[in-house]
Amino acid sequence: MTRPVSSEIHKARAALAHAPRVLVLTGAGISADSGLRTFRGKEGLWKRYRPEELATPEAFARDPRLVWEWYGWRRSTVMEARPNAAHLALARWAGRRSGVSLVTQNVDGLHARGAEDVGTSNVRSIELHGSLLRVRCTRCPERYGHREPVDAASPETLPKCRSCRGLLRPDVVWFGEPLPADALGEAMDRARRAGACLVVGTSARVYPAAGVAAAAVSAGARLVEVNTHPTPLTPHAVVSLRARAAEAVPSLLEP
Ligand code: BV8
Ligand code: ZN
Repeated sequence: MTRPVSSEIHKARAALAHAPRVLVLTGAGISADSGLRTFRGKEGLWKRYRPEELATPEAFARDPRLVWEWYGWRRSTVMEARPNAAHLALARWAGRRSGVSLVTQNVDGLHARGAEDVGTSNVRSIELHGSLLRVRCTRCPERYGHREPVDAASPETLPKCRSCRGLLRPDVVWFGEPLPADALGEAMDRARRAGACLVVGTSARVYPAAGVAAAAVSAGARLVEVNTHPTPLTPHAVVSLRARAAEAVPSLLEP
């Protein structure tokens, strides 16, 4: 497959190669080429509901069955999905050089699977919004991996805690909930020390996650963006590649 080696890609490659430390921030767009729907795409995650309505503690308190139905469906699509060329190129690149911090807003676990696939398991991704593949108890401190199919047919069949039998919830950050302090703190520290910031597939609308890229830019990092559409970050980018992640990211990062 001939990749577009343009002056833009050349400029973006130089910005990334010359930075001792690079902060990478990804969003749903990097997983679109794995067949996973984005939040705001035209075929949006859920036609009938906006994520801002379903991905909230209020929605879960009001109707845990409906919220689990949505997350159970999303988990099944994630389990069937594969890391795509963008996830794999990122994992290889992070394994080949030092100073890469990978921060994701995604809860699909595809960065971790991509790292496993290419054998760079030492490269971990900072998951700002948690993971679909983990649950936490609404009643006790239990939090653990959970990949079983969810039977959301009735409140009785919803997943229950292995210790206290309390109702489990997806271990993701909902709107109105604070992000894990350690993950956000680490992401912000690394953003402030980065010489370059690579942002892939995010509409950069949700905070404080989008603020990680802004922190890098205001600390002087050169911003490279990969997105099929312009975003609020585009004006701050030295290069914004209007391309699909699965095409542009390998062109940017492969030796
Ligand atoms: C917080 C996990 C405070 C769950 C997610 C009013 C009321 C309440 C809150 C707020 C409010 N106004 C603002 C807020 C804050 C709110 C917020 O930012 N709201 C937005 C809507 C304005 N933020 C919060 O609530 C956060 N918490 O503020 O808490 C607090 C503090 C202390 C104590 C108590 C409380 C929590 C936000 C986290 C929500 N959880 N996800 C789940 O997944 O179900 S957010 C979710 O949407 C994602 O994780 C991501 O972060 C976000 C945006 O999605 P993207 O990843 O960017 O995807 P999107 O579809 O938007 O865009 C895809 C992009 O890819 C597009 O640009 C597209 O062009 C591009 N693309 C598509 N295909 C491709 C591509 N690019 C390349 N290649 C392709 N093939
Ligand atoms: Zn419990």
